[in-house]
Order: sequence, then structure tokens, then C-alpha cells
Amino acid sequence: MSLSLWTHCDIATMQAGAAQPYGLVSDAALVIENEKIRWLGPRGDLPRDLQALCSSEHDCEGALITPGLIDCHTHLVYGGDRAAEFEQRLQGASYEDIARRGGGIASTVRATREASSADLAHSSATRLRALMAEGVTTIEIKSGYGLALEHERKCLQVARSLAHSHAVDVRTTFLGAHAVPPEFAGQSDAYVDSLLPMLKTLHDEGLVDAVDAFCEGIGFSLAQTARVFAAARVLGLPVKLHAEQLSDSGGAQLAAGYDALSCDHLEWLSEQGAAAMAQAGTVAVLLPGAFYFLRETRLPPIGLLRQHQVPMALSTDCNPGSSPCTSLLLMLNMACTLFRFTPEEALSGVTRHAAQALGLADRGVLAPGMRADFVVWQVQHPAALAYAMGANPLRATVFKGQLR
Ligand code: DI6
Ligand code: FE
Repeated sequence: MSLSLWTHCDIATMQAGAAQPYGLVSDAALVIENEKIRWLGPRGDLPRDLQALCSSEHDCEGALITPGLIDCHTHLVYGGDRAAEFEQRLQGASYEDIARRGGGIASTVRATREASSADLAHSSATRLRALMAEGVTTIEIKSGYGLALEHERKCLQVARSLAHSHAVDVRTTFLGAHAVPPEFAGQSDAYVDSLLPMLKTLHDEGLVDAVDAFCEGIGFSLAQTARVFAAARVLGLPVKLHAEQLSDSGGAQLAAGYDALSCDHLEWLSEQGAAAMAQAGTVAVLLPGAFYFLRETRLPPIGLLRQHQVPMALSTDCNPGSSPCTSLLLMLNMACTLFRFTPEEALSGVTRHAAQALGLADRGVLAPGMRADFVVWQVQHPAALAYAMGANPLRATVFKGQLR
């Protein structure tokens, strides 16, 4: 048994329904036993016999502790970049124009197919380390730039391998229905046919935790998305959806009908969509980086989501086309300034609600029995994490009970 004690800290536990904002415990103590939290509370309440069992003590000198951050929607593994398309967009071409001309996702698919596993692992690790430097302890990574069995497998294997080379937890999502690859041009239904056995194979190989699709005019129809979801259901895999990013296609209602873990983007979400998500317990994942980078003007309906009590998560959407972003802290700031999140909603969005968006009940809040994934920040108040732009007040990260 290995117990360690953390003292002289304030802890934003992020517990739901806590009496204090952020579930804040001032002048707290935290006892870690192996990979989990054994005890947490005001320092004065720490039982003496438990304190006596601790073999090490960490004095946080008044720092703030939060749960480890969870980036619940990324496309981290890809080849190349799209800086040239960024220039084209600044000269007036739209994201959809570029996609229709064979650029966009298709250009990243070409670069990803050409890249070796080693190339992909190298470029992805650079992005992963930037996220980890800001306290990310769990990350979701989607496939979707391979779009053929061998390349989707390569990307998912690289994603999984990052968890072996880094002290981070990786959850993988199959996003074969991200775009129609060139060999299926004009035959999107035939491509969806091919996805069903592809998903089964990759699931049998143990590479898939969840299934996602891009339901959009430039992506897949509702009917096609439903076929992918039905295949996921047969395999017992949870689903998520890129829904209502560029138009309202009713994707949120469809996903809620499949008990989706999350619907993501949601700028065009309708009231019926929000109600369906609330009913199904589906999390709304909002992606201010993509909103900003595509210079969108349609705000996601935050008021509706609040009114229907849909839990809201936040993520980088790290990808080369719509959000080349490797700072989750910056997303807190952007969610507050662009979407009018409160700083508390923003922090819940990268902790408790992000865990829920991944179906992970063992993290996202700090409490006895939860995983000991937490971050020690050199700030006075949790709102400071959303307030500063481009600052990184991280002092230490603990992953599964170990200093990283
Ligand atoms: N929506 C997005 O924002 C990303 N994928 C998606 O379905 C963008 C992907 C890209 O442009 O490469
Ligand atoms: Fe995305």
C-alpha cells in the first residue's frame, strides 16, 4: 500500500450539486492510495491515523487542484497540415467550397494515407505533449482520415500507442463516416456498406471504444448515419455525432434515439434537438476553436442547452482543417468570451461533463474512490484558468496517482 498526502491547497472538486461553486474545498487535504483518491476534505478534518499511514507529503503552497483535464473530441492523428487552405479561406473561399473542390478533409486523407505509422506517431505526439503540458490526462482520439481498413487501423493503432509512450489515457473513436474517400466518389451508400464490416474488424481487434459520424450536407445523411449507428449498436459500442455544425439536419434527435454519449458542434441545434438530448442524457460538446477558426457567426444555443439542462462539455476538436488547436485552456477562455459560458461551466466542460461525454464514470471529479488524475495550478481562483489567454499556470500533473 502506498499512500501520499497533498496539503496547503484549495481543491475544485467539480462535484455536481456541491454547496460551493466549483465544489471548492478551501485549505484542503487529499490522500492518494495507489491509483485512486482515498480521502479528500478540509485539512482540519483529516483523520490522524490516515495521515500517519502516508509515506510522502506534498506541500502545494496554496495552489489550486482540479481534476485532470479531459479533451473529449480530437482528431489528433493525421498527416500533413492545411496552412495553404487557411490562406485560401482568408482570400474568400469557404470551408465548404474547399471541401467540394477536393481539398479539405480529402487532402488530409491523402497525407494520412501516405504517412507511415512512425510519421503519424511522431507528429501526433508533438500535439499530444502540448495538450498534456496544460494538464490533459485523458484524451479522445478519432480516426477518420484513413477511410479504408488499413489506414483506419493504422491511425487507431497509433492513437492507442500514444498511451504506451505517454502518461495519458487514450479513448479511441471510429469515425469512418467522416468523408467519402476518392475511390467511392459519387457512391456514398456503397462506402457506408463498406464501413460496416470495417467497424466490425477494428472492433474485433480491440481498437474501438465508440463510433462517431459526420452528419452534414458535405458529410453523411441521416439515413446513412443511422446505418452506422445500428452497426455500432449490434457490437455494443456507444455512439457520438458531429451534428448541426453547418446546418440543422436533425442529427441530434437521431443520435439521442441511439442513446448517444454526446452530440458535438451544435451551432444549428433546434429546440427539439436539445429536448431529445436532455431526454437521452446526451452531452453537448461545444467546440469554440472550430467556431473561431471557421469564423462562424451562428452561436450554439447555449440558453436552450441550459434551459433543458443538457450537460455541456468543451474540447479542442484538434484537427488540421477547422481547429488546429492544442490548447484546452484557450478553449475555456473562448467558450466564455464567444459562447458566454461561465468559467465554472467551462471548467465543468473539460472535467465532469467531458468524462460523461466519454462514458467514463471514474474521473472528471475529485472524490474518494475516483481515479487520482489531477492538476496543481499556480492560481488563486478557478476562474483564473478561463480568464488568462495563452498562459499556462500548471505546476504539476498527477496521473493515476503518479507525478508526471
Ligand atoms: N467536423 C470538423 O470540425 C472536423 N471534422 C468534422 O467532421 C474537421 C475536419 C477537417 O476539416 O479536416
Ligand atoms: Fe470534430
